[in-house]
Amino acid sequence: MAENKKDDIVFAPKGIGDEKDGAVQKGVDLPAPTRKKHKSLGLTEDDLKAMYEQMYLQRRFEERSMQQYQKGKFGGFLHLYIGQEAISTGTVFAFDDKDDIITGYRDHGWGLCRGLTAKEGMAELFGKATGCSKGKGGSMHFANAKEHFWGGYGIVGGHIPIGAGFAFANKYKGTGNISATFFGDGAVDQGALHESMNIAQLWKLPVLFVVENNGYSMGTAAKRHTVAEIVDRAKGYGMKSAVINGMDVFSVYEKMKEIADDVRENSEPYFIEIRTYRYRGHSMSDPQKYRTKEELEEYQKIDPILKLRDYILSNDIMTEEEITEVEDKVEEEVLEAVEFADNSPFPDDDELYDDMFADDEPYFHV
Ligand SMILES: Cc1ncc(C[n+]2csc(CCOP(=O)(O)OP(=O)(O)O)c2C)c(N)n1
Ligand SMILES: [Mg+2]
Repeated sequence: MAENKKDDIVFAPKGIGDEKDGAVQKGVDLPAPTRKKHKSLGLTEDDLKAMYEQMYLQRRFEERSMQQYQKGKFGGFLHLYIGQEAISTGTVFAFDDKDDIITGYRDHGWGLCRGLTAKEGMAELFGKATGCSKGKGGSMHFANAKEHFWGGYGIVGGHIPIGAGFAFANKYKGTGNISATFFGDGAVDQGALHESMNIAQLWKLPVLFVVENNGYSMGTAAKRHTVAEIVDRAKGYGMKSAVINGMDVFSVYEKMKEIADDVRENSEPYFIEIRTYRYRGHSMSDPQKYRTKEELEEYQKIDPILKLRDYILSNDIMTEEEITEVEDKVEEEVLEAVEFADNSPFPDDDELYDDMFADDEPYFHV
């Protein structure tokens, strides 16, 4: 049994999952991406441009927010979604606008994809009154109820039953909308998930339970914290399931569209494991001793944004100049967002107890 180094972060007993035993399988195994081209997926050239702009916005927004955090412009938690942008983008493009989406705390990309402006997002990070949650939520509480994006939750797995609740309401009220609840690999053994899966299957709720398996729960590799294949959780509930390559936006779009159609038509739940990889640490204070630089670089080689960029160029959908124009526009948008956030006021002390409870349900099922 090899001794763990003193400064190693170890969450498992010595010898269990020790790298020298070859017992740790880190990162995630990605299924093959789709071979289909955009036209056969039903995507137009304009869709591709919009997808690229959205993914690039999510990336640059977070890179800038990281820089602002390091400058001391705001504090607290900051969990970056960098590397996972194909999941939010592919899903939102595959869903109908009124389908309900709820997620954990790694939520910036989801908010931007569901209509939040960079300004509303950045101001929220800065804790300013102009933020999407009036500066009272911060990084973990991006939300845009008008666009059926219900946030950003800090308790691992705690929001999963709410996603199933949306599906119940949609079914009960006959809206024709579906819901999806996204969570990390760290949530797959939470009771909240299993209770929700049971009742969702029993009541045939139109809900997607989606794991964004990025290989790690804080500093613990998925292979060290959970037994068996994550996707196989579905079997115990007789639930349909799928594994998706989350580093490829076309694969996410294709499968999520197929699944959304199925769930909507048949009103029954689905369990999906989307495999992906996060490039940055868990939050801002993570020395990342649990993985190697080489491992990270392997996934960066198949970066979803660069891949889409290459596709757009090699299929003559846009020229290098046109892509650069989009990138410059996004850059500008993000810089303006930083300035806006910096110059915005903090919320008034008097507002502290406002917005704790909803007075009515203004946006749901409209
Ligand atoms: C119920 C609960 N337990 C523990 C925590 C502390 N915690 C915050 S994030 C996290 C890791 C979750 O990892 P994962 O679900 O894989 O999501 P990721 O960060 O990879 O997106 C933990 C254990 C928490 N927030 N809630
Ligand atoms: Mg994870």
